[in-house]
Amino acid sequence: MFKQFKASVLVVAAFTACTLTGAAWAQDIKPRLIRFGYGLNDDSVQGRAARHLAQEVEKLSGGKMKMKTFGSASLGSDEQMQGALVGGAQEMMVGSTAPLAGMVKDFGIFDLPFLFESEKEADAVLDGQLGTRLLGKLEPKGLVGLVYWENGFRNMTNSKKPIVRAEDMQGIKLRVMQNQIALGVFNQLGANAVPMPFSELFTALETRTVDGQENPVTTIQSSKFYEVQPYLTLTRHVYTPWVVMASKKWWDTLTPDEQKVIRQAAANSRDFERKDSRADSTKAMGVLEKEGMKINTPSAEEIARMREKVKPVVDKYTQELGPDLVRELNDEIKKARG
Ligand code: KDG
Repeated sequence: MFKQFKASVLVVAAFTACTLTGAAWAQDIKPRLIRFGYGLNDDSVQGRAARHLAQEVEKLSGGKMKMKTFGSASLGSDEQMQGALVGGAQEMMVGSTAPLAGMVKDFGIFDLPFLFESEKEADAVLDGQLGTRLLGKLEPKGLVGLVYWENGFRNMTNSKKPIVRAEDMQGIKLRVMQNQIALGVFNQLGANAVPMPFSELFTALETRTVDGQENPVTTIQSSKFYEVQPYLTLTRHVYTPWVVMASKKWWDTLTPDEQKVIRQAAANSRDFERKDSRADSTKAMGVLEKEGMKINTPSAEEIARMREKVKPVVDKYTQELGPDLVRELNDEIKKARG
């Protein structure tokens, strides 16, 4: 009698322990090692979020699933890591939507300039029906799009002169991300746009192979571009998302419980990363000022002139991306703007 009572107490205790702590032993989770690659350095928004994701994966799997993070493009550029995930040679990564546009054209909408005015609008569109649908389009290409992190609003830096008016971009050799829309927009603005992987950018700026680049202030600070770029112009011309992805080949080997762990950890990391990115933006501006960057913000009239100047490129790529898709994006942004 006592033995039965003791056994039932043990079962109840174990079940309670599992329910309360979500311990993995009750779930179908095997020991796994996950390699997660990213392009910025370890002391960046991407690096902190990658480590947060790794902690979440370990916690939610009861220590069974371990993630090793590899920064500074040590596993390759965004484009190279995308290929490694498709081939199943690497499990996970985070990268920009710009290079993804080569696989799923629709991601090019996030390179159209002067769309978003706030992070709130970006969150609403990315986490809403449109952003979710785009993530789903990665699966047939061999990638599982999990969540969006914030790369952020892009600003221009250069080593030649302050960019006060659109005309000041004339002749500036400007590195852009590797996609046709970014290339077209800056050539239309009069710059000499040079597509290049992020991993080669600092050296190209240092050796004056290119005069300038455009990235969020968090990246400008964490990648120390201020060391080789005296001028910063706060254009906020594009909001770039990052996409946290898994290899579909690897994903399909996971049990439903293991997939649930990854999805939940990714969602937790998204909330952490966005908060960190916004706090880091403010901090980064202080650092860039302290490091002596000459910072200017173009007037609203100048931004309007730049918007007008790039209209032919926006019209061209609206046709190529699909007018309905671009209209849907603009409608979602208007809804979020309220
Ligand atoms: O790997 C780093 C890239 O994902 C990211 O920084 C992309 O903004 C980007 C750029 O300029 O390449």
